[in-house]
Amino acid sequence: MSSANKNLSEFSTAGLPDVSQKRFAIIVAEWNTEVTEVLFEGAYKTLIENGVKAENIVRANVPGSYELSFGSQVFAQKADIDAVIAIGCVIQGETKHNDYINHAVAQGLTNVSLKYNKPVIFGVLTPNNQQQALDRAGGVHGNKGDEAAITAIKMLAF
Ligand code: RBF
Repeated sequence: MSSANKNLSEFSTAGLPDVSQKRFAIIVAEWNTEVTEVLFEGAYKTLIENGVKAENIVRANVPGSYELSFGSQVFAQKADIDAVIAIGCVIQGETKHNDYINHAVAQGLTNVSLKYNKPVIFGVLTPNNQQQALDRAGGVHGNKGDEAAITAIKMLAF
């Protein structure tokens, strides 16, 4: 595979806007916490490194990725939240549950973003197995949580 050893989290941080007064909500799914906690840490650290104040980051957990849409909506509708980052990991199983959850969350987060006119970032891994997830949560492919944070910051300048 062409992406076998590639850090997929390479991105440009040039020209990022001033986010020192911006407030972020990070919603974290509690399934596959060995993955989602690493994604959260990456997102949190990246926000801080790029000028976000710790007191301007709120975190809330939801039971599973399916609940990320509702959880994101609760925060997106708040006047003092500028962007939401939704973090989850849905690993493919023997049944098609992952397809249903992934599609529902992707659509749900899109709906919330458009309804509240705020960035709502899809920080959900959709791997075929746990190793693929770990590769993207601080492994050989970097940390998709970092990427989600940079995406949120960039979209605030849009
Ligand atoms: N939630 C996740 O975040 N990741 C998963 O890999 C995941 N797998 C699930 C597999 C099955 C068969 C079911 C029924 C649920 C799964 N969930 C998973 C939980 C789901 O996102 C949601 O919390 C529950 O379906 C309750 O609405």
